Amino acid sequence: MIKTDTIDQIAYELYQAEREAYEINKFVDQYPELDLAIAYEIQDKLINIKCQKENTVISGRKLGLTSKAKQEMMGVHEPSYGVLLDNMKIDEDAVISIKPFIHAKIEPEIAFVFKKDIKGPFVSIADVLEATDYVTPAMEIIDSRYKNFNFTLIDVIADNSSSSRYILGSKRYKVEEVDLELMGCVFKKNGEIFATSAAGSIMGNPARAIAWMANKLIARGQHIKAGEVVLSGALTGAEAIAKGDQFTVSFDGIGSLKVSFTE
Ligand code: OOG
Ligand code: MG
Repeated sequence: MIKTDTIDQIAYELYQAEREAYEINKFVDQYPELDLAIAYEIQDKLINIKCQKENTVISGRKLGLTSKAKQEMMGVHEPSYGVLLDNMKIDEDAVISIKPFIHAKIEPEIAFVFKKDIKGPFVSIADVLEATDYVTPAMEIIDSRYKNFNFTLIDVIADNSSSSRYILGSKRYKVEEVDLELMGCVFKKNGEIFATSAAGSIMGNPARAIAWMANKLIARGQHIKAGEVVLSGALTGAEAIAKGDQFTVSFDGIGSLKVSFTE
């Protein structure tokens, strides 16, 4: 049995590592008794700490590791999820300083914003679509607190699925206007194509990933709430960010989104 003290301590170490921007060791080696359920408890604790210390609130959720590209890149074979906070949101076209980051990466995503609560355990793709207010292009900045961005599924869940910042497009699109399987995506770095993909790379349909998460959340007494945003997971591998870089993601039919980075 793992002690409550240990859960608190791991959450606090993760919080400190992010705040001071340093890497830490994975926890599974030191605590072999950690499992997925405990990892999500640590994540909840970490979110509580961040909401209190940073005076912010939950703005939504994120899925991670929902595409083959990302699972293969990270050596993990199951999706994860995490929480988005209001102070992680960055505006479209922003110039972002890399100073607060440890070793950040960026990835293209499709964001869903909800007009209704979604409660498991029997959520279907149709339920997710019905509850969606709109979709919009997004990018996520991830910044694992672990050394060399290296982790197990348990570690990454404790670390709130590497979440750091998110950027949403300003235009809103109805789900009926988009093809959530075939919608193409072109991800560019400094004007050149870095990767291409389609919405179906996310578990066949990003709404399936969101249904999967809703059905998992209920076991922990949680659900997606009206007004919340959900990032459905990267459509391509993530790319490391350096100062001076500019990234653009363009989606068939829902436009594009740009960010650049500075010292
Ligand atoms: C975990 C988070 C992955 C995504 O969209 O796949 C993620 C990681 O790779 O660090 O956000
Ligand atoms: Mg992501």
